[in-house]
Amino acid sequence: MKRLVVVSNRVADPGCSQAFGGLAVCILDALRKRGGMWFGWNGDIVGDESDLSATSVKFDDLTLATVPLTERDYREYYLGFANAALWPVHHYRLDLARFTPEASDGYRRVNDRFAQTLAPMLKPSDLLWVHDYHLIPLGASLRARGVANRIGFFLHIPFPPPEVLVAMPEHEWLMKAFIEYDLVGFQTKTDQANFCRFMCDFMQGETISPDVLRVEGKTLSAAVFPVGIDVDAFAAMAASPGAAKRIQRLHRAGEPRINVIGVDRLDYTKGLPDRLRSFKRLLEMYPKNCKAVTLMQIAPPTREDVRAYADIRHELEALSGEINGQFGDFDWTPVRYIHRRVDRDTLAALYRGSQVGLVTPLRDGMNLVAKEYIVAQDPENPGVLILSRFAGAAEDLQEALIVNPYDADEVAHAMQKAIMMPRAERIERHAALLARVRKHDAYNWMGGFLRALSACRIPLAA
Ligand code: GDG
Repeated sequence: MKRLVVVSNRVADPGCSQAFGGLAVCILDALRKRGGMWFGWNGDIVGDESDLSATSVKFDDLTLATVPLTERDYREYYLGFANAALWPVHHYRLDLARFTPEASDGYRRVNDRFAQTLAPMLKPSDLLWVHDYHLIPLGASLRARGVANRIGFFLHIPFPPPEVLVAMPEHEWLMKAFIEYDLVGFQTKTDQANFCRFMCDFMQGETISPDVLRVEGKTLSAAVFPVGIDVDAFAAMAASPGAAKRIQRLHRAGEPRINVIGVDRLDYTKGLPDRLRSFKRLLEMYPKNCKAVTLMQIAPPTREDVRAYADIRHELEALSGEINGQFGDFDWTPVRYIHRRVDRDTLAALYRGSQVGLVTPLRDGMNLVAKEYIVAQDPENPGVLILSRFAGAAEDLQEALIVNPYDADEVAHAMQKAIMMPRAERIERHAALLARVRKHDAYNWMGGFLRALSACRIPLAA
């Protein structure tokens, strides 16, 4: 079997995989099983003059090869271009995007340096899998260094319509970089269609079969691989005796009966202020829910060095304070807002102990929280998932209550419907959703991508 080399912005430490999301854990599982190498940033930020060479650590058949970033790289590549330009543009938020020449230079520089460090470590038969928006030009930088291996790229976030993308000053260069990959994977058909439309309408490419394009003399596959979770592992976590104890604490005497849960990194794409406004409408339109329903919102901090993230935090704090002030009582806090990271097993218990899962991003590549909520439920007495139509997950999870997160009244009505839903309907919807989540689990995602990459035509020598 060919060696698999995974490249992502951050590399997880196998010693503390609990600290990372499901995705890192799943890459780690696959790499452990199959053996291979994982290359990327180790999370360290060093002085600009420091040694930036790679450090390799072996865990059985898995090699972790990591590099630090300099303070300037962190500012320009990570915060500046990846998170203040690409992230908002890909989430259709041109109003929040900041473009500076320093940031795009930093992005090119770090991608180039990653390629320079990685290229000598590769064997001709390696299969390369590059992840996400931080590393779009990595394939092109590797090709420029003579790397002729099969290289695949997976985009975890949405691909915006071409009309949005063209507002970004660097878009032409960036789109050319995509065609150096053999396979580009997307979360949804919508993302794939937006990408193909750009390639065909703006770069004179042509579709030669449903998932294959010919652009500027190169053949490129562009296909859909919806990301998923390790279903059995998460279900076991949610059904453990430890989880049962936590759920009991959540529902201790005198506490409200109904728990609505939201779990999101504190990011403006996740629609948190709109969610709180919807919850407020629920209490206004259906006052019987006062003292009976609580919204628990877990929102751990991320990217706090980017201005838009500080703004969203202030807005959320103000809104939860306003709702608690207006509706709360000495024996009831309507909104419990937790601005820190909780353990993954606590999260699993909270999902299971909540009758409603509220997943209402304004735009999201897939959204793993939606899948985790489904998997964590007791199949005999499951909760109800309310899901934004703008989450990639909504393309598949049609038995959820699908809502428009911008419409506070619509979301409030859906919450009321979820609270009142008869058990038989909850069981029926949940069974259908669980089957879908199982079909597109983490292993299917990874296996599907790697099979497609292996089947790609061998790149022609230049
Ligand atoms: C990107 C795309 C795509 C959250 N808070 C805590 C915590 N989490 C975990 C969740 C989940 C993960 O983080 C978040 O995954 P999402 O998919 O919801 O969102 P992004 O972080 O934006 O991920 C997204 C994903 O990549 C994969 O391709 O689905 O669309 O934006 O696993 O459970 N975990 C713990 N404590 C927390 O407080 N332990």
